[in-house]
Amino acid sequence: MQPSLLTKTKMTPAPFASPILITRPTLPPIERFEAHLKEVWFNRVLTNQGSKHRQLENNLTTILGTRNVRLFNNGTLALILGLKALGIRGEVITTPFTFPATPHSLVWAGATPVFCDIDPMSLCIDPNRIEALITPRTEAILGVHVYGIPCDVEAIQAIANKYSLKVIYDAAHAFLTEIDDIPIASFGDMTMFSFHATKLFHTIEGGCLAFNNTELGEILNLLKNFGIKDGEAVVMPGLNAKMNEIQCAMGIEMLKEAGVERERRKPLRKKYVELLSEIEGIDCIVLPDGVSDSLQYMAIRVDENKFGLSRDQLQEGLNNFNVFPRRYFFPLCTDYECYKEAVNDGVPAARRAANQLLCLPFYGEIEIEAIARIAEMIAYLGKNKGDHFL
Ligand code: T4K
Repeated sequence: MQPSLLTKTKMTPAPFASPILITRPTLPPIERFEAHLKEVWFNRVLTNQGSKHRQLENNLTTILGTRNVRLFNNGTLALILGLKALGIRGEVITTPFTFPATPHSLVWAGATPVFCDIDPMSLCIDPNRIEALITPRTEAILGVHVYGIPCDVEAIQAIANKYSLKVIYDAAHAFLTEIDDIPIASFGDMTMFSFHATKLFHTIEGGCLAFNNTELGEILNLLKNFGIKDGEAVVMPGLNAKMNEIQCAMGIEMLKEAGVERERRKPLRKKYVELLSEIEGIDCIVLPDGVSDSLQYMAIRVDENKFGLSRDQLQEGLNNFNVFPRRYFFPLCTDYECYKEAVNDGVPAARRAANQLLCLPFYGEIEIEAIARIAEMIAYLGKNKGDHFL
């Protein structure tokens, strides 16, 4: 029988020789990308909705299981312009446990974020707390499928229907996520995906909106291209948020890689879960039944009382072993100076999550032995209360 992780923790584990970061972007074979580059060099169409743009948009429409997709040069601009296209300017109920891009997009779109606490299990906006925050100025709910874990889409839609609100999802982490085999983009009025380099599927920088209301497509085409219609007329104050042909080429090739990368991550997550479940005070974030997720992050919750170290002490201890997990998402959005006024600390579950969650290194190329070593380091730090390092 293999010795248990905990019996092996008397010896100080050796630090990694080179840093182990939270992620390492996936790339397609360079020859395939070069072939696209040659085509672009030959055609001299570099941006403004060229053939690669059309191809990627079509491919994504099929993969995301939606009627329409529009591409953008990053997820943040996609979200801002999506909100603009939906005409949302009032209050929007959203989560504080997210990347700053979520509430910032609301402000840039001219709306007001109203922060709602999260469900402690799913870490997504808690539908049971939304209704209490609805006022005559409320226009929408902006949920975030944090770490690719879906929001309670049915409960959110029921509230939206009752109060005639729009529903927008920030699915920056949720590429390929499905609920009971239904693609995540099927829910709500609009879904944003980020295609940043650190994501399962990426275009280096980029993002898209997926939506079923085809009328929004024309408005979005204008909003991301200065508001220019038919080459000359300017019909609204749009931005420049177009995805260029090189980004689209990366996307076309990355679509062939994302599924493979996700498969590679499955045994890695399994290994983490198997080893970390032996450690008291460390809980792996699990998915609800029926959900298949993006395998974007490997998140753990650190219970200081049981583990013996706080999340921050664990992070510091791992850093000393040359391992660099990330505190996604700390600080809480409601603690940013710009949003402090927007909440009266009614978000205890989100605050706990921001203080306890840690995302461990997780990407297809990380070796299973490295995961075993990281788990051993965590066990060692907990058992020795980090004495050696802290
Ligand atoms: N909504 C949500 C919920 C989001 O999480 C995000 C973005 C957005 C909206 C906005 O979408 P975009 O506008 O970004 O499309 C990273 C990403 O930059 C950001 O896209 C992502 N969320 C966020 C959760 O993570 P940082 O500040 O942590 O990135 P950075 O540069 O520290 O990179 C993380 C690690 O990855 C580093 O340890 C190094 C490694 N790395 C990174 C890059 C960029 C590489 O090895 N190579 C690279 O090229 O935000």
